[in-house]
Amino acid sequence: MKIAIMGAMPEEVAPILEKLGEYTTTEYAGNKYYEATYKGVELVIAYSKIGKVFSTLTATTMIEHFGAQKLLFSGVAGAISPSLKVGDLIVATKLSQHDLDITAFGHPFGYVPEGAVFVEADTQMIAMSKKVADEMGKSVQEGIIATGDQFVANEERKNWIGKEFGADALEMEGASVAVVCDALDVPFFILRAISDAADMDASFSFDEFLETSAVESAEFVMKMVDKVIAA
Ligand code: 4EH
Repeated sequence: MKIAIMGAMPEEVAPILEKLGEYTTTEYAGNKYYEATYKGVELVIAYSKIGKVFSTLTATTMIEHFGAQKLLFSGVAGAISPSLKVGDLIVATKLSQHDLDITAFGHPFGYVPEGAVFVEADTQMIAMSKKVADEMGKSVQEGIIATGDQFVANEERKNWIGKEFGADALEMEGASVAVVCDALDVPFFILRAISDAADMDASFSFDEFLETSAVESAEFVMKMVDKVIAA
């Protein structure tokens, strides 16, 4: 089995590489891909760079070039739901692109013909995450994640995304990774730890909590990898 673990920013994959200790580095399509054997299973790890386009490229590369059969994403997110505080974990049940807009033709936000407003994450890995949370003594919330090529630092925009998509958190890569995995039939799991509240203080909160929240997410995702391997 080969498992992909991806993030968007270096800070999101650094704790994972640190835990592995030893790995090889391969350059491909303008990015670095790290490979390691972990508990008898092959891993490919990368940070994509920020946004939907780079994350699409990386997810596709991990699957089509490196042969990944499952994909787990680890990173940080802005909270929409008031119940999500900095450091809290959210598991995506389904994801949508909040900046995809052909509403001029009568389509809903997030929809293009032959696509879908929401892409659902793997239910088996979502179920596993509940066990992992129990074992770690941590609480994780399940919810909807909205993705777009914008760092949201605006209450009005955040509330609109929350209303339109029923979203609990927002970020810039999840839904594009979801589209790729769905199209290529690769089960995926997207976890995010909250770094900010996508409001006027978002950039300051983000800078302050990126590293610690990225570690929270990475630790959980590695426990998920353990569970996937054991299953
Ligand atoms: O990969 C991008 C990072 C912000 S942009 C999306 N990530 C972090 C999640 C995220 C997020 N996305 C949209 C956390 N909070 C978010 C928010 N809106 N409020 C970035 C950050 N630092 C340097 C350069 N770019």
